[in-house]
Amino acid sequence: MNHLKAVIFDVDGTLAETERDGHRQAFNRAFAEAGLDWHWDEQIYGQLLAVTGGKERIQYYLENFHLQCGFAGDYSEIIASLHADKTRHYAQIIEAKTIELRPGIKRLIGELREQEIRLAIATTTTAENVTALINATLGEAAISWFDCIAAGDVVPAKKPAPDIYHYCLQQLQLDARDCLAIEDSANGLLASTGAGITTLVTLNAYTVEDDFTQAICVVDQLGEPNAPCQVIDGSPMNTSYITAQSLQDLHAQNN
Ligand code: XBP
Ligand code: MG
Repeated sequence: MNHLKAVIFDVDGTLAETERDGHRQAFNRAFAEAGLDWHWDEQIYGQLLAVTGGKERIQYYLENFHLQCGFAGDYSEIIASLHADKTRHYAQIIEAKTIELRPGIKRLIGELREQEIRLAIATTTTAENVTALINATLGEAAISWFDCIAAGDVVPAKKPAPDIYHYCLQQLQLDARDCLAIEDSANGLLASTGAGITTLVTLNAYTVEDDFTQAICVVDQLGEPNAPCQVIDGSPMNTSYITAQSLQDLHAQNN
């Protein structure tokens, strides 16, 4: 039997609810700064989240909502410039510390560290966004707790492709069967299970309607001792919140 050796965390929607009040606001500030009358409200952003990657999301928006915007020919440079501005705005939003970690994340990371289960990150966002979020929520020493930060353009194909998880496993020098992933979206679940990794889903408002059939368990959040989680799908657990032991038990069901 493969014992759980590492937990691989997704970032946006999993570590923290960064999409509605973080990334979405940063995109809108970059558009306004560029003099564009584009505004992504919560509803349209929920649709655009089907496309992972900020640059890819802008391109999709251009090609499906704004073809008449006057950008001629190859606008990859314009998109790259807009995305760089967006990332700058995102860092400012995160540094303002208005976005906190989701319930149970800080506690679970502490438990995993105590049990010497390795930590890693596999995300579509940029490594600089990961560092900004970890610094703002766990302190500047915390980024070193993660043996691998697999992020953004380090792989050719973003989630739902499994590339980012394959890259993470390679960096960890571990097999998929040694690991468990925590994700929040259908795209993320397709990526992690596509790499053969048992996956727990902590859904959120943007992903509540997603298909999580491949998850070992779906909960509304990790929970805390005084704030139980709700099991949406999967085997009931012998605890009211997700602990390092819960992850080892879920992992053992599949590996
Ligand atoms: C979610 C994403 C990212 C963010 C925006 O990443 O799809 O693209 O929405 O970040 P995760 P960027 O895999 O952590 O759920 O603009 O940096 O792409
Ligand atoms: Mg996510």
